[in-house]
Amino acid sequence: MSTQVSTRFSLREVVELTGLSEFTLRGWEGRYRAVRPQRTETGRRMYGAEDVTKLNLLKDLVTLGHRIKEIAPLKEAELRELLSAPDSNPSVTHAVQSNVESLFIQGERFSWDEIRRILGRERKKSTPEKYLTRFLIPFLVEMNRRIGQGRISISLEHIFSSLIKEELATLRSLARGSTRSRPAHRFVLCTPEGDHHELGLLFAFTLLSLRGIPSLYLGPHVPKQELCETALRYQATHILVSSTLKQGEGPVDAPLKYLGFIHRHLPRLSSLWIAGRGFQEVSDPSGARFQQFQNFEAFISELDRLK
Ligand code: B12
Repeated sequence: MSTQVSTRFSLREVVELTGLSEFTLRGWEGRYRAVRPQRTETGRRMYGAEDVTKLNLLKDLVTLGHRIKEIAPLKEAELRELLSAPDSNPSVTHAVQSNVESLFIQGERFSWDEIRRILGRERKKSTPEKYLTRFLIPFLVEMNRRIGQGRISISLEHIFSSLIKEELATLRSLARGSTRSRPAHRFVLCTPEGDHHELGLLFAFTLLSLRGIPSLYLGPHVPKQELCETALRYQATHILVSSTLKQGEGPVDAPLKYLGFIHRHLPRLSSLWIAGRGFQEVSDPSGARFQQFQNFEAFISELDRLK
């Protein structure tokens, strides 16, 4: 008779195996019942290999734009089917995939004019917001993936980042003059001191501009004192801080120190919004001090709720 030995993983190991943060994992588990780990006698969670597989599938689908709420209850086979179905992907259609692919091919051939033509064509095909969410974000995600795999050179990465920034600037220029006459909200945006990664923030700034919401883009690397003074003077109702660097990866402040400072110095601010992987581990279960966004979908849904 053979005994089946099933491997069990601790929470730490699952974090390592999936690349999900502990915060996200707990959220998917607690709120959406994505997986149901067993507990040891002392109450420690123990996950099975099938949980790790499911979490990896969920992660890939969320990156492609699916909502965790909708896909969390699905079985492994259904998730696999969803992942392989070309047109069931909400943000990356087949056409987008092949155009994103052509950008990389043309990039290897140094055909910059052709790249500009592809971008221009995509931009004119749909509304600015759809172009941003359904083309530029998938392009960015694919670029990050290839950078992570060492498949594109640093110079190509610089050129593509620059082209993306140029496209975002074009979209903002299309939105010029659309600022609401009596705006109920005013945003100030920055990355914390020490963090020079600004692409995510620029996407958010562009989305705000397209909706006519007045926003002050302070850019990257902003000391907390300066952020607070500026927000006061600008009479900001919202501050959006995005951070890409995790603590220990650069000279960034501890996230809670930076956010706590803002919270203490701007007690009348209606919302402090945070996003980006540098803030993934930060948690505020009551939601009283800040509101956290894991992706642009959630950010856009919240913008939809702003009156
Ligand atoms: C471009 C880049 C740079 C550029 C930044 C240029 C610029 N003006 O922004 C430069 C050259 C300056 C740079 C420098 C460094 N970088 Co760098 N960089 C990157 C790179 C290639 C892309 C990051 C990026 O902007 N992505 C765009 C964002 C939008 O995508 P994302 O981070 O995947 O975010 C997703 C979500 O988190 C979310 N999101 C992110 N931001 C926001 C904002 C809002 C509002 C919302 C709603 C959602 C959201 O949406 C995205 C799509 O799903 C990554 C590698 C990679 N593969 O990601 C490394 C990376 C971020 N860099 C890294 C590091 C360590 C550095 C350096 C310390 C040196 C180095 N080893 O390269 C310095 C630090 C400089 C500093 N003090 O900040 C590490 C960070 C590790 C960590 N997690 O802490 C990475 C991951 C590379 C790596 N694997 O080592 N970098």
